[in-house]
Amino acid sequence: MGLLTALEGGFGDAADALVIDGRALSREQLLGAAAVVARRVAGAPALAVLARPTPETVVAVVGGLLAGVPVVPLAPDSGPKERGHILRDSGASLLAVGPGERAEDIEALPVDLAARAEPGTPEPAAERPAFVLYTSGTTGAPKGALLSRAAVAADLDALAAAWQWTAEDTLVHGLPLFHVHGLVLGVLGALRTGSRLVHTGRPTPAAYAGAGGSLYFGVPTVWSRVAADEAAARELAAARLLVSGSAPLPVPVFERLAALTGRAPIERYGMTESLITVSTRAAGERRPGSVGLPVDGVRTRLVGEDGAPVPADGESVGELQVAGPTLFSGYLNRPDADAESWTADGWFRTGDVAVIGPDGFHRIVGRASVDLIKSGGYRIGAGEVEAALRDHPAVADAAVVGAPDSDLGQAVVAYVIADGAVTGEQLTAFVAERLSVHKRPRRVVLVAELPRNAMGKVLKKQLLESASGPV
Ligand code: MLC
Ligand code: AMP
Repeated sequence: MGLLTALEGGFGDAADALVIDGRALSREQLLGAAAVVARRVAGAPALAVLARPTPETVVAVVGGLLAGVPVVPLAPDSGPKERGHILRDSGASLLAVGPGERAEDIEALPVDLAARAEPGTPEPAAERPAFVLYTSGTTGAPKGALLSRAAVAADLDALAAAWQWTAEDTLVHGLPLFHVHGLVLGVLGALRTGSRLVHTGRPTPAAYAGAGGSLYFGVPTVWSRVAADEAAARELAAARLLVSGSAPLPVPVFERLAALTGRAPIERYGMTESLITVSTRAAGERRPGSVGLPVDGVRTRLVGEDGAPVPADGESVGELQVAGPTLFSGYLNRPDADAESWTADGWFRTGDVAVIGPDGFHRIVGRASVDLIKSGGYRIGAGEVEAALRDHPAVADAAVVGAPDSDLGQAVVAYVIADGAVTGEQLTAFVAERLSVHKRPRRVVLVAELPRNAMGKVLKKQLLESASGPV
């Protein structure tokens, strides 16, 4: 059985099996156009895809997967610094683009929705990489996580079981197509379970309210905006499941959403490197502040700073480690990062701090490092933003933190020592030109010095305290 089982024929094909930002596509159309991409990329080291929320993006991704060529989604707004790194590091030789788009730094592969070919090649081996997904570490440039076809299939099957997700569902979301949430779950999930997919372009409350789905995906920022829009939230009462993930869902948002829709949200936890490993169940308890139980095939454990096991007693905190078939195969070109991330006995260190109850329910308490920020569900490495700021000739030094934010969970705040006459707005614009828009600071505080300990290390906790106070 292949990866995208819903594309294996006998479609019972609806003309609008996929609706991406208002444009409809049948599965047969998708497969025919993707087969053309597959022929074009066969044998390439990797296929980069400019991942706008369009049918062309879905066709390109499926084309790469049909050909067994690793797909490298690229955020459409990634600036030259980030884009250059991803294209170089992944070894991609082609960039799939939409109509009228060009590429100057790599050969462009224009995707044509009207093109047709018969899918030819046999299903690639399960252990081959499906994706190289770039994700931020605490320092340096983003790392490419290699995700095998087998890992993707195992995760989607485990989630289909947990959420009773079937071809009867209509999945609705408006998340970006360059991360696990929007792309792996939000597109491949529909192409494996056979559910209809409606991608709303952007994840606004109004778009969700009007989409008529049975299954909705969102990051907490999206759910918080839905919960603040009573009319939109009430429209979701007809849905079967509202699923939240990628960051902690605040308990008040959980409760308000449940009250307005009559549906307590499902919360699930995961990472680019592990896919989704823990979730509450469609048929089980949905407890505010908790992400539930490991999904089928996944094992979890808590480990203390001293490496000793931490009991699952509902109180003791430890680093969450995971093992199982959904895990990535390693970072591309980064043996150093692999060595740091895996334990000697083959578990992946998530860097998240958690509590496990005697009933097996998991609660994510926070992250071990202040240098990984989650803003609007995006993972942002403080080090990458600091390095971009330091590229500015007027910047002597910079320290970046994630300040608590009621809409985004955390907001990127930069403390900058600048020599010349430069404003916060100019520095924000400077970062936005180099990295993706969501990585730019929401606030820049110009300071004369940064608080440091005796070793010279910046005291980020102290900065966080001042960032959390009144502006
Ligand atoms: C953004 N803007 C700024 C700015 N940052 N303007 C000035 N200064 C800044 N620092 C601009 C934007 O360009 C936008 O402009 C406008 O402000 C609104 O931006 P916003 O507040 O960020 O809102 P929005 O763009 O609506 O973004 C919120 C969001 C987005 C929730 C839609 O954050 C999002 O899509 N998040 C999903 C992330 C995700 O998918 N993560 C999954 C990772 S996988 P304009 O002009 O465009 O309006 C993973 C695994 C797992 O985590 O477990 O799932
Ligand atoms: P990413 O690599 O973008 O997939 O980010 C993964 C990180 O998102 C995890 O390590 C967690 O810190 C966070 N995360 C994902 N889902 C949840 C959740 N349900 N609750 C709390 N944190 C989450």
